[in-house]
Amino acid sequence: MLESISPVVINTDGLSSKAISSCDASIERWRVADIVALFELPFSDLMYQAQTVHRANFDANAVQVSTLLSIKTGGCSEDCGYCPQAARYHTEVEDEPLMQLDEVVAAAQEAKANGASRFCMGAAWRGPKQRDLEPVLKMIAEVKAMGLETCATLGMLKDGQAEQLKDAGLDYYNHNLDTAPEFYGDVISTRTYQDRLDTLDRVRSVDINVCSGGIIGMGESRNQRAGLLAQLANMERPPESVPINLLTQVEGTPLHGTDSLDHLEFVRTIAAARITMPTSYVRLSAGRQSMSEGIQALCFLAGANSIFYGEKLLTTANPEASEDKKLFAKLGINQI
Ligand code: SAM
Ligand code: DTB
Ligand code: SF4
Repeated sequence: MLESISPVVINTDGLSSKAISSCDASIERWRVADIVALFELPFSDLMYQAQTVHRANFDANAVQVSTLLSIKTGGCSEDCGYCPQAARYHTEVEDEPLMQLDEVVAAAQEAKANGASRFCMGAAWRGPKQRDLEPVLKMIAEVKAMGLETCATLGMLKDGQAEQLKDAGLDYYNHNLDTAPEFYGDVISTRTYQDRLDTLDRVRSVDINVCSGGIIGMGESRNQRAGLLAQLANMERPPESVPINLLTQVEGTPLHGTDSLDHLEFVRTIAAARITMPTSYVRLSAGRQSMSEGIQALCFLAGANSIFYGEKLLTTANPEASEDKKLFAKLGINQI
């Protein structure tokens, strides 16, 4: 767990302000306990604080929209306990080869026509081998040439791979920390927390935007939810994009059957992410399919300002784009 460097002061009006060390204003740290204190605020006070931070940094009625495509589905060698694409779990997901360039371009064109501003390509790999990376570089270049922002999530990167992605025109790399360091070993054993941090460092070092967040509802404690946010918020530069996923329970995975999380606790997590990472896009990511419109609206009020758009995430269902359009219209949200 990270050391506290500066305390968070919770004012009587429920707004917190971080004291900044007099010797180095750049070293600001959120203590896990301070983030837990946010979670423990009365709901209305937490929402007020999150909205205040959100409105100070963003247009509160604008939501960024990304479309996700699984360019390589299933057969993954890793053991992430939530994931239907791990080869070792018996789920309905089949192992498929890498998609062809023209199929990916066609999907990106459709996403663009539907109003997506970013196209995210996901692969069920521990990490790309060089022979896998080369066709993906071509996909990135073509999607970029269409005027879309590009994002990829391909697993762990080795030396030199981030540079190749940057040269191909990659704008964002998604690689999640998933949970707090203390809970991580309960969920994944085939890669370490440090492996993930190392990949994020490689992405940062070539100036690709970082997209990193985690999954809520895996049986972690509130302290551990706060611990994940502390890891992200305390990075030298917090991720530009922070996906907060609600666990989508898939039969055959070890986490299937986990007690489901109260959706209001998920809303609190979004609010705490907004407050601790004021200038990051917070993405209401997996799990919308199980949420009412009311809960999704609360997530937007809590500061979520990005979603995945389109009826499929990687292998699981997402709300229909037409439903999202209706919800945005009801809430007066502009899609960006
Ligand atoms: N294989 C690459 C990796 O793990 O880095 C990229 C794809 S992986 C599916 C991307 C992320 O999706 C995971 O890190 C995890 O946070 C999220 N994810 C996977 N399965 C999920 C599930 N059942 N519910 C919620 N999020 C999930
Ligand atoms: C992220 O944080 N969530 C997305 C994206 N990054 C790649 C993936 C969610 C996957 C949900 C399970 C599935 O559809 O397979
Ligand atoms: Fe593989 Fe990624 Fe799924 Fe883990 S989350 S099993 S690395 S596809």
